[in-house]
Amino acid sequence: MKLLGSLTCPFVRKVRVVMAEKKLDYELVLEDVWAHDSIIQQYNPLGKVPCLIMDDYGSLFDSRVIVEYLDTLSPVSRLLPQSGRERATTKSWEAVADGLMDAAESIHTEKTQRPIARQCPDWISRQQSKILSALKHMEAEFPPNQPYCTGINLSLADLAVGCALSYLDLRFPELSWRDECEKLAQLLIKLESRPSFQATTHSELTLS
Ligand code: GSF
Repeated sequence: MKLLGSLTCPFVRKVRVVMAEKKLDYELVLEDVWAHDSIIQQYNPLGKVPCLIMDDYGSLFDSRVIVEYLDTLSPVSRLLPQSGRERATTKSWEAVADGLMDAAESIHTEKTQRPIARQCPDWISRQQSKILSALKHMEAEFPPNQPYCTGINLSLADLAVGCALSYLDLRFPELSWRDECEKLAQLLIKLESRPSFQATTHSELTLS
């Protein structure tokens, strides 16, 4: 399998963390989707990474579809409950984390892809509000005296939340989210000690 992605995309990181947790082999192919000669459009009509290219040259996107598929490829470290309310709750955690990533990435794109004169302060402020309300929601929903988002077992919920929080540290180091989110801060310490997170930090050093 080949994964089209970038080192800073939080959605790509979520897929890379899942690959590592499930001990799946793949090749990371770095792709700048903003480049005029990007090949992404050949594999994803939405022009976005991550995009998984399988051995039969089929492609999968977006990150939620990819990680759900990866979870079925190996019995190692089941990350999604099989069915019912538990599965829906785990995927809801992923949805909030992905939504936080979306808002954060949207601010970053607005500030890096648009000249200052064309940036929309109301749009940026609206995305910042989504980030803050997502953080407040996740901190409130995190079960007291439990190690992980959905209780005693690590799941996709934790991996998605960890990638989202780590992306905030990358793009908005001035945002002191830990002051208000003690349980999330403890979760991230746990996650960042895992090999899957250490092998996928937002730096070139993780390209083995
Ligand atoms: C979001 C991927 C995405 O926005 C998923 O995979 O979960 N729902 C999708 N990727 C960004 C890069 S990133 O750093 O977030 C992307 O490819 N943007 C290019 C574009 O045209 O929006």
